Amino acid sequence: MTQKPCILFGVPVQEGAGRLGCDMGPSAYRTAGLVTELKNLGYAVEDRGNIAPASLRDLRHENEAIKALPETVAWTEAIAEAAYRAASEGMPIFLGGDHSLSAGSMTGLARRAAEDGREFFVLWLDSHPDFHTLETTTSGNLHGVPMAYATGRRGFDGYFPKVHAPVKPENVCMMGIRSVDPAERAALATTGVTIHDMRAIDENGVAPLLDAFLKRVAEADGILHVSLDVDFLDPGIAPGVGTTVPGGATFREAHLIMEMLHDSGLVRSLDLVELNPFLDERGRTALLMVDLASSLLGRRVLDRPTQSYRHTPKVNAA
Ligand code: Z70
Ligand code: MN
Ligand code: MN
Ligand code: MN
Repeated sequence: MTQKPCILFGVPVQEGAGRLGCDMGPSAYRTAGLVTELKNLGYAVEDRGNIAPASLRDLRHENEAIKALPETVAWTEAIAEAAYRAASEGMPIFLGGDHSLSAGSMTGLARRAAEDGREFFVLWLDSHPDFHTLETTTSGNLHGVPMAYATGRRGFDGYFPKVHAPVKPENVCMMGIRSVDPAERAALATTGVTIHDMRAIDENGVAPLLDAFLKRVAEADGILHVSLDVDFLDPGIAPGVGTTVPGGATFREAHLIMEMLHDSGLVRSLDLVELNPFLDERGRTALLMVDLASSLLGRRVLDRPTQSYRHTPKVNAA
Protein backbone atom coordinates (compact mmCIF):
# COMPACT_ATOMS: atom_id res chain seq x y z
CA MET A 1 0.00 0.00 0.00
CA THR A 2 1.44 3.37 -0.94
CA GLN A 3 1.04 5.92 1.80
CA LYS A 4 -0.79 9.11 0.93
CA PRO A 5 1.23 12.31 1.33
CA CYS A 6 0.76 14.77 4.15
CA ILE A 7 -0.53 17.97 2.57
CA LEU A 8 0.24 21.04 4.65
CA PHE A 9 -1.70 24.28 4.39
CA GLY A 10 -0.76 27.36 6.37
CA VAL A 11 -3.91 29.23 7.39
CA PRO A 12 -2.82 32.58 8.84
CA VAL A 13 -6.30 33.66 9.92
CA GLN A 14 -6.41 35.67 13.14
CA GLU A 15 -9.57 37.74 12.80
CA GLY A 16 -11.64 35.08 14.58
CA ALA A 17 -9.68 35.35 17.83
CA GLY A 18 -10.04 38.29 20.15
CA ARG A 19 -6.42 39.34 19.71
CA LEU A 20 -3.64 39.46 17.15
CA GLY A 21 -0.86 36.92 16.68
CA CYS A 22 -2.41 33.68 15.36
CA ASP A 23 -1.37 34.76 11.86
CA MET A 24 2.18 33.77 12.85
CA GLY A 25 1.10 30.20 13.62
CA PRO A 26 1.98 28.63 10.25
CA SER A 27 5.50 30.11 10.36
CA ALA A 28 6.01 28.83 13.89
CA TYR A 29 5.05 25.27 12.91
CA ARG A 30 7.45 25.39 9.99
CA THR A 31 10.19 26.82 12.22
CA ALA A 32 9.50 24.13 14.81
CA GLY A 33 10.39 21.51 12.19
CA LEU A 34 7.06 19.96 11.29
CA VAL A 35 8.08 19.08 7.72
CA THR A 36 11.30 17.33 8.77
CA GLU A 37 9.48 15.51 11.53
CA LEU A 38 6.88 14.12 9.13
CA LYS A 39 9.53 13.18 6.56
CA ASN A 40 11.46 11.34 9.27
CA LEU A 41 8.32 9.32 9.93
CA GLY A 42 8.44 8.20 6.29
CA TYR A 43 5.76 10.44 4.80
CA ALA A 44 5.91 12.31 1.56
CA VAL A 45 5.18 15.91 2.55
CA GLU A 46 3.73 18.60 0.31
CA ASP A 47 3.78 22.02 1.89
CA ARG A 48 1.36 23.96 -0.27
CA GLY A 49 2.17 27.25 1.43
CA ASN A 50 -0.38 29.56 2.93
CA ILE A 51 -4.01 29.78 1.88
CA ALA A 52 -5.26 33.27 0.98
CA PRO A 53 -8.82 34.33 1.76
CA ALA A 54 -11.43 34.73 -1.00
CA SER A 55 -12.53 38.24 -1.87
CA LEU A 56 -14.41 40.26 0.73
CA ARG A 57 -18.12 40.88 0.50
CA ASP A 58 -20.01 43.60 2.29
CA LEU A 59 -21.75 41.64 5.03
CA ARG A 60 -23.46 42.98 8.11
CA HIS A 61 -25.32 41.12 10.82
CA GLU A 62 -27.82 42.48 13.31
CA ASN A 63 -25.73 41.10 16.19
CA GLU A 64 -23.46 44.10 16.58
CA ALA A 65 -20.99 42.21 18.75
CA ILE A 66 -19.80 40.22 15.71
CA LYS A 67 -16.27 41.05 14.59
CA ALA A 68 -14.72 40.52 11.17
CA LEU A 69 -17.67 38.76 9.54
CA PRO A 70 -16.62 39.47 5.91
CA GLU A 71 -13.04 38.38 6.65
CA THR A 72 -14.09 35.15 8.36
CA VAL A 73 -16.52 34.30 5.56
CA ALA A 74 -13.79 34.94 2.96
CA TRP A 75 -11.39 32.63 4.82
CA THR A 76 -14.06 29.95 5.19
CA GLU A 77 -14.72 29.92 1.44
CA ALA A 78 -11.05 29.49 0.57
CA ILE A 79 -10.30 26.91 3.27
CA ALA A 80 -13.35 24.79 2.43
CA GLU A 81 -12.30 24.68 -1.21
CA ALA A 82 -8.72 23.68 -0.34
CA ALA A 83 -9.95 21.02 2.11
CA TYR A 84 -12.39 19.58 -0.42
CA ARG A 85 -9.67 19.24 -3.06
CA ALA A 86 -6.87 17.99 -0.83
CA ALA A 87 -8.98 15.34 0.92
CA SER A 88 -8.85 13.10 -2.14
CA GLU A 89 -5.09 13.59 -2.60
CA GLY A 90 -3.66 12.85 0.82
CA MET A 91 -3.87 13.77 4.46
CA PRO A 92 -4.58 17.51 4.77
CA ILE A 93 -3.07 19.23 7.80
CA PHE A 94 -4.24 22.80 8.49
CA LEU A 95 -1.71 24.92 10.34
CA GLY A 96 -3.65 27.71 12.02
CA GLY A 97 -4.54 30.28 12.54
CA ASP A 98 -7.44 30.64 14.95
CA HIS A 99 -10.21 28.05 15.28
CA SER A 100 -12.52 29.80 12.81
CA LEU A 101 -10.47 27.93 10.19
CA SER A 102 -12.33 24.74 11.14
CA ALA A 103 -15.53 26.20 9.71
CA GLY A 104 -13.82 25.77 6.35
CA SER A 105 -11.85 22.59 6.97
CA MET A 106 -14.76 20.61 8.42
CA THR A 107 -17.27 21.62 5.77
CA GLY A 108 -14.87 21.01 2.89
CA LEU A 109 -13.81 17.63 4.25
CA ALA A 110 -17.38 16.59 5.08
CA ARG A 111 -18.48 17.49 1.56
CA ARG A 112 -15.77 15.26 0.10
CA ALA A 113 -16.64 12.43 2.50
CA ALA A 114 -20.31 12.65 1.53
CA GLU A 115 -19.44 12.46 -2.17
CA ASP A 116 -17.25 9.45 -1.48
CA GLY A 117 -20.06 7.82 0.49
CA ARG A 118 -18.03 7.81 3.71
CA GLU A 119 -19.41 8.59 7.15
CA PHE A 120 -17.54 11.65 8.54
CA PHE A 121 -16.61 11.95 12.21
CA VAL A 122 -14.87 14.71 14.17
CA LEU A 123 -12.79 14.49 17.33
CA TRP A 124 -12.79 18.00 18.83
CA LEU A 125 -9.99 18.55 21.35
CA ASP A 126 -10.60 21.93 22.95
CA SER A 127 -11.49 23.60 26.21
CA HIS A 128 -14.39 25.23 24.29
CA PRO A 129 -17.19 23.68 22.23
CA ASP A 130 -17.18 26.65 19.80
CA PHE A 131 -20.91 26.07 19.40
CA HIS A 132 -22.19 29.64 19.17
CA THR A 133 -24.35 30.80 16.28
CA LEU A 134 -24.13 34.30 14.81
CA GLU A 135 -27.14 35.15 17.00
CA THR A 136 -25.78 33.82 20.29
CA THR A 137 -22.15 34.94 20.32
CA THR A 138 -21.64 37.71 22.86
CA SER A 139 -17.88 38.14 22.44
CA GLY A 140 -18.37 38.38 18.67
CA ASN A 141 -15.16 36.38 18.17
CA LEU A 142 -15.98 34.00 15.35
CA HIS A 143 -13.53 31.31 16.46
CA GLY A 144 -16.44 30.54 18.80
CA VAL A 145 -18.81 29.39 16.01
CA PRO A 146 -17.20 26.75 13.72
CA MET A 147 -18.84 23.67 15.25
CA ALA A 148 -22.31 25.24 15.13
CA TYR A 149 -21.78 26.16 11.48
CA ALA A 150 -20.37 22.80 10.39
CA THR A 151 -23.18 20.87 12.08
CA GLY A 152 -25.72 22.92 10.18
CA ARG A 153 -27.17 25.01 13.00
CA ARG A 154 -29.45 27.77 11.77
CA GLY A 155 -28.57 31.38 11.18
CA PHE A 156 -25.46 31.09 9.00
CA ASP A 157 -27.38 31.13 5.71
CA GLY A 158 -26.84 34.24 3.65
CA TYR A 159 -23.56 34.95 5.43
CA PHE A 160 -21.32 31.89 5.40
CA PRO A 161 -20.99 29.54 2.40
CA LYS A 162 -23.74 26.95 2.04
CA VAL A 163 -22.97 23.78 3.99
CA HIS A 164 -23.20 20.95 1.44
CA ALA A 165 -22.98 18.10 3.95
CA PRO A 166 -23.58 19.06 7.57
CA VAL A 167 -21.51 17.11 10.09
CA LYS A 168 -23.89 14.91 12.10
CA PRO A 169 -23.82 16.02 15.75
CA GLU A 170 -23.86 12.36 16.81
CA ASN A 171 -20.62 11.90 14.85
CA VAL A 172 -18.83 14.56 16.93
CA CYS A 173 -16.89 13.76 20.10
CA MET A 174 -15.50 16.62 22.18
CA MET A 175 -12.84 16.09 24.81
CA GLY A 176 -11.29 18.52 27.26
CA ILE A 177 -14.28 20.85 27.47
CA ARG A 178 -14.16 23.20 30.47
CA SER A 179 -15.32 26.63 29.28
CA VAL A 180 -18.88 26.77 27.98
CA ASP A 181 -21.09 29.86 27.60
CA PRO A 182 -24.77 29.65 28.67
CA ALA A 183 -26.16 29.67 25.11
CA GLU A 184 -23.73 26.92 24.08
CA ARG A 185 -24.64 24.85 27.09
CA ALA A 186 -28.36 25.09 26.29
CA ALA A 187 -27.79 24.21 22.63
CA LEU A 188 -25.50 21.28 23.42
CA ALA A 189 -28.09 19.79 25.76
CA THR A 190 -30.41 19.11 22.83
CA THR A 191 -27.91 17.83 20.24
CA GLY A 192 -26.36 14.41 19.98
CA VAL A 193 -22.77 15.66 20.40
CA THR A 194 -20.73 13.47 22.75
CA ILE A 195 -18.99 15.70 25.29
CA HIS A 196 -16.27 14.50 27.62
CA ASP A 197 -15.53 17.45 29.87
CA MET A 198 -12.47 17.56 32.11
CA ARG A 199 -14.42 15.95 34.91
CA ALA A 200 -15.16 12.94 32.70
CA ILE A 201 -11.45 12.74 31.83
CA ASP A 202 -10.50 12.89 35.52
CA GLU A 203 -13.04 10.25 36.46
CA ASN A 204 -12.36 7.81 33.61
CA GLY A 205 -9.03 8.61 32.00
CA VAL A 206 -8.79 9.47 28.32
CA ALA A 207 -8.30 5.92 27.00
CA PRO A 208 -11.75 4.35 27.58
CA LEU A 209 -13.55 7.51 26.46
CA LEU A 210 -11.60 7.77 23.24
CA ASP A 211 -11.69 4.04 22.62
CA ALA A 212 -15.50 4.02 22.74
CA PHE A 213 -15.64 6.78 20.13
CA LEU A 214 -13.06 5.13 17.86
CA LYS A 215 -15.08 1.90 17.98
CA ARG A 216 -18.11 3.82 16.73
CA VAL A 217 -16.10 5.35 13.89
CA ALA A 218 -14.76 1.94 12.90
CA GLU A 219 -18.16 0.26 13.09
CA ALA A 220 -19.57 2.84 10.69
CA ASP A 221 -16.54 2.35 8.39
CA GLY A 222 -16.10 6.08 8.93
CA ILE A 223 -13.26 8.52 8.48
CA LEU A 224 -12.07 10.81 11.22
CA HIS A 225 -11.05 14.46 11.29
CA VAL A 226 -9.17 15.70 14.36
CA SER A 227 -9.34 19.35 15.41
CA LEU A 228 -6.74 20.19 18.05
CA ASP A 229 -7.02 23.58 19.77
CA VAL A 230 -3.91 24.55 21.76
CA ASP A 231 -6.14 25.38 24.74
CA PHE A 232 -7.13 21.71 25.02
CA LEU A 233 -3.73 21.47 26.72
CA ASP A 234 -3.01 22.85 30.14
CA PRO A 235 -1.59 26.38 29.86
CA GLY A 236 1.31 25.27 32.05
CA ILE A 237 2.66 23.21 29.15
CA ALA A 238 1.13 25.26 26.31
CA PRO A 239 1.30 28.97 27.09
CA GLY A 240 1.29 30.15 23.46
CA VAL A 241 -2.44 30.75 23.16
CA GLY A 242 -4.81 33.69 23.53
CA THR A 243 -7.30 32.00 25.87
CA THR A 244 -5.55 30.22 28.72
CA VAL A 245 -8.05 28.01 30.51
CA PRO A 246 -6.66 26.29 33.62
CA GLY A 247 -7.09 22.57 34.23
CA GLY A 248 -6.33 21.33 30.74
CA ALA A 249 -4.98 18.06 29.38
CA THR A 250 -1.55 16.95 30.50
CA PHE A 251 1.39 16.14 28.26
CA ARG A 252 0.79 12.45 28.91
CA GLU A 253 -2.96 12.52 28.27
CA ALA A 254 -2.47 14.41 25.02
CA HIS A 255 0.23 12.03 23.80
CA LEU A 256 -1.82 8.97 24.68
CA ILE A 257 -4.73 10.34 22.67
CA MET A 258 -2.44 10.92 19.69
CA GLU A 259 -0.95 7.43 19.93
CA MET A 260 -4.37 5.81 20.15
CA LEU A 261 -5.50 7.85 17.15
CA HIS A 262 -2.55 6.58 15.16
CA ASP A 263 -3.17 2.98 16.18
CA SER A 264 -6.80 3.32 15.08
CA GLY A 265 -5.81 3.99 11.47
CA LEU A 266 -8.95 6.12 11.13
CA VAL A 267 -7.60 9.70 10.97
CA ARG A 268 -7.68 11.35 7.53
CA SER A 269 -7.15 15.05 8.36
CA LEU A 270 -5.99 17.39 11.11
CA ASP A 271 -6.39 21.00 12.26
CA LEU A 272 -3.76 22.54 14.54
CA VAL A 273 -5.33 25.77 15.78
CA GLU A 274 -5.06 28.74 18.12
CA LEU A 275 -1.26 28.77 18.43
CA ASN A 276 -0.24 32.37 19.13
CA PRO A 277 3.55 32.55 18.73
CA PHE A 278 3.60 36.13 20.09
CA LEU A 279 2.50 34.73 23.47
CA ASP A 280 4.71 31.63 23.39
CA GLU A 281 7.85 31.00 25.43
CA ARG A 282 10.87 30.19 23.26
CA GLY A 283 8.69 28.20 20.87
CA ARG A 284 7.72 25.58 23.41
CA THR A 285 4.02 25.49 22.46
CA ALA A 286 4.82 25.22 18.76
CA LEU A 287 7.30 22.43 19.51
CA LEU A 288 4.74 20.60 21.66
CA MET A 289 2.09 20.81 18.95
CA VAL A 290 4.58 19.42 16.41
CA ASP A 291 5.42 16.67 18.89
CA LEU A 292 1.73 15.78 19.23
CA ALA A 293 1.25 15.79 15.46
CA SER A 294 4.20 13.38 15.18
CA SER A 295 2.63 11.01 17.66
CA LEU A 296 -0.65 11.16 15.79
CA LEU A 297 1.21 10.29 12.61
CA GLY A 298 3.00 7.31 14.05
CA ARG A 299 6.00 8.23 16.13
CA ARG A 300 6.41 5.80 18.98
CA VAL A 301 8.74 5.41 21.89
CA LEU A 302 9.55 1.72 21.48
CA ASP A 303 8.92 -0.97 18.91
CA ARG A 304 6.82 -2.97 21.29
CA PRO A 305 3.31 -4.33 20.95
CA THR A 306 0.74 -1.92 22.37
CA GLN A 307 -2.82 -2.51 23.40
CA SER A 308 -4.61 -2.65 20.07
CA TYR A 309 -7.08 0.10 19.35
CA ARG A 310 -7.64 -1.05 15.80
CA HIS A 311 -11.28 -1.98 15.58
CA THR A 312 -12.78 -4.16 12.89
CA PRO A 313 -15.27 -2.30 10.72
CA LYS A 314 -18.77 -3.74 10.77
CA VAL A 315 -19.29 -2.66 7.19
CA ASN A 316 -16.63 -3.62 4.68
CA ALA A 317 -16.01 -1.17 1.89
CA ALA A 318 -16.87 -2.88 -1.38
C1 Z70 B 1 -16.14 31.94 24.03
C2 Z70 B 1 -16.58 32.98 23.02
C3 Z70 B 1 -13.12 30.49 22.15
C4 Z70 B 1 -11.48 29.41 21.32
C5 Z70 B 1 -11.99 30.91 22.71
C6 Z70 B 1 -14.72 31.47 23.77
C7 Z70 B 1 -14.51 30.95 22.38
N1 Z70 B 1 -17.06 30.83 24.01
N2 Z70 B 1 -12.79 29.55 21.26
N3 Z70 B 1 -10.97 30.23 22.20
N4 Z70 B 1 -10.81 28.54 20.57
O1 Z70 B 1 -15.98 34.06 23.00
O2 Z70 B 1 -17.48 32.73 22.25
MN1 MN C 1 -11.53 26.29 19.78
MN1 MN D 1 -12.82 16.26 20.83
MN1 MN E 1 -10.52 26.79 22.68
